[in-house]
Amino acid sequence: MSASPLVGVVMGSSSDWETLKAAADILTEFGVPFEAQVVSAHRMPDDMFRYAEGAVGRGLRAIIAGAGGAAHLPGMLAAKTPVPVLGVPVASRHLQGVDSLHSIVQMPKGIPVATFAIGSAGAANAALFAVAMLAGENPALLEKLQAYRVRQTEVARAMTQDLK
Ligand code: RP5
Repeated sequence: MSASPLVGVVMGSSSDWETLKAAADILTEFGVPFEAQVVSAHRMPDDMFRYAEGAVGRGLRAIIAGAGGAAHLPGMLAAKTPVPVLGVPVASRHLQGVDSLHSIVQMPKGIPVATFAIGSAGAANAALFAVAMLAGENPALLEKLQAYRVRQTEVARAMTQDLK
């Protein structure tokens, strides 16, 4: 697999990292090259546009974008690049991430953002989704994804033993 990043993990603030790290952990586990950086839609809009405009040329195949509150980052990235954007709503201080979810999910027709669950489960699933996208043309990655699911099934089946 190429060493240049295939997936971008971006977030509105370093305070989002605690959530987005779950995506980075999955990508690391699967050996998918990725980059992680803060690209705030509101505090650094020009950087955000530059990031989106360079995404195709740099070979990114997916962008996992997490933000909280008025979470415009995923939608604005999607507006500026054809690279698929996977949006992760970060749990916000005051509205627990429902505001983030609504900000990300309600895109107008024509500019899709694949929106995941609020928080770290959503971040992990966004990464698994990116892995599944890449696995379509990478048999070794597909095999790893299938093995991951088999392990997960075994863990779930073993849970019954804990019911005491
Ligand atoms: C959003 O504002 C960020 O995505 C973050 O979730 C939220 C709070 O940012 P900080 O004030 O913690 O930097 O733009």
